[in-house]
Amino acid sequence: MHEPKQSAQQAISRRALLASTAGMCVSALGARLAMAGPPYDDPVARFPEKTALRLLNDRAPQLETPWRYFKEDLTPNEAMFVRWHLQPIPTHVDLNTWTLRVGGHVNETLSLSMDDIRAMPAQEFVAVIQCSGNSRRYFAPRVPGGQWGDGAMANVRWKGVRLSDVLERAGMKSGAVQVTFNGLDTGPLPATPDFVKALDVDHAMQQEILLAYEMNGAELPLLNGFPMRLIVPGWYATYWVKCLSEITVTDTKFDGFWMAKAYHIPDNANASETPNDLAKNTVPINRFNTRSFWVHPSEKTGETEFANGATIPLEGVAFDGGSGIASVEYSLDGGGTWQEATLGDDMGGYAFRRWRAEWTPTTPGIYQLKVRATSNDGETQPVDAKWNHGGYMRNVIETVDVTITGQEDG
Ligand SMILES: Nc1nc2c(c(=O)[nH]1)N[C@H]1C(S)=C(S)[C@@H](COP(=O)(O)O)O[C@H]1N2
Ligand SMILES: [Mo]
Repeated sequence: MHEPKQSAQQAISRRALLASTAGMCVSALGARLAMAGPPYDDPVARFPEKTALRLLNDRAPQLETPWRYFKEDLTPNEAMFVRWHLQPIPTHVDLNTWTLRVGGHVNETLSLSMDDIRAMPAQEFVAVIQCSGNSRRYFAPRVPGGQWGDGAMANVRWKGVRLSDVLERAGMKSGAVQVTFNGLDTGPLPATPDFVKALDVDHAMQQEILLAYEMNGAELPLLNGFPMRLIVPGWYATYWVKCLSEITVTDTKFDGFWMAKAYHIPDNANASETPNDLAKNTVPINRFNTRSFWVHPSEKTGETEFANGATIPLEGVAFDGGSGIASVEYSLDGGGTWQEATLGDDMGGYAFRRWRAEWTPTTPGIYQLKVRATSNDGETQPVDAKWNHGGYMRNVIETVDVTITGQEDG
């Protein structure tokens, strides 16, 4: 059923090509193309296996998905955002030598090849991946860090093996506390803290935690973590370790930099603080909040002007941390009155839920359209965006200003 040999060979030749192009271009890997144009002034760049994406940073690469791709149910692999912390990043992975090592507080240390992994039972589902700093550019006052618009997210069909199957194969010893995940990237200096993330054992053993070797029916682009990455549905992407090579079970709480210091949020209900009164207690970032977006109309695609009397499709996406979306409402009058949108197909609780409606304006003017989602857990979205100094977990009822021009011709 699976085709490990062939796909491994294809992968090797593709990765070799990738390695040979590295260093030739403007940046470490990518070629700068042109300016993105409104609403962003940033350049766009083309990196190996990727289409032209908004360039936030090239060392290490941070690339954002242009908004028009969210018109598609699944975000195409070549258009999915890219975010790495440490330079250099892997430029070549050879499946003949790559292994996934599983060790630490286990009965048996494992070294699994991709063939070993593909021989295990496969699971497949759709889940949203979203960077903790998605939408950071909208924080006011501004905060440092990658100035992402809303395109540091993707809706992807993941395929792989259950982490719990691999952990059961190794056999966790009693007293196991956490499971840590390390990828092939290392820092520029020995003193640079390696990018290692941890999950509590009971979370790691949940059925939806996946070691994914395919996205949307194809191998992962190297920039998105070839040959395998961790999938932690409903949790921010900082945990979704790419180019995974090492899983370690610990018998104490892991205290590496990327868990103990980085990606912390204020320890309160909406992860908020003020510049003058920073939170004293923080916790590692974890589950997504409930969000919804306008895909059409949208300032991000420049589609905000329509003729009076024409029927305008209203469309967007919504998602939460896994309970699923119960309802989406939209307003045509700046939040004065609200109407229910029609929900699209249910692709699973961790996936984008599309929503749709139609509007036929009868009076020219400027309208403020708003959208808010409610999750099955009963969580909805705030009228005012909360703030934290990391620029994490942006959430607000999103607004788009639409101009309805004079009478339609004809
Ligand atoms: N090995 C490795 N995995 C990583 C990271 C990294 O720097 N190194 N960054 C994390 C963060 S913060 C994000 S937002 C996602 C980005 O995934 P993508 O590049 O596939 O979009 O990868 C996560 N996994
Ligand atoms: Mo991230």
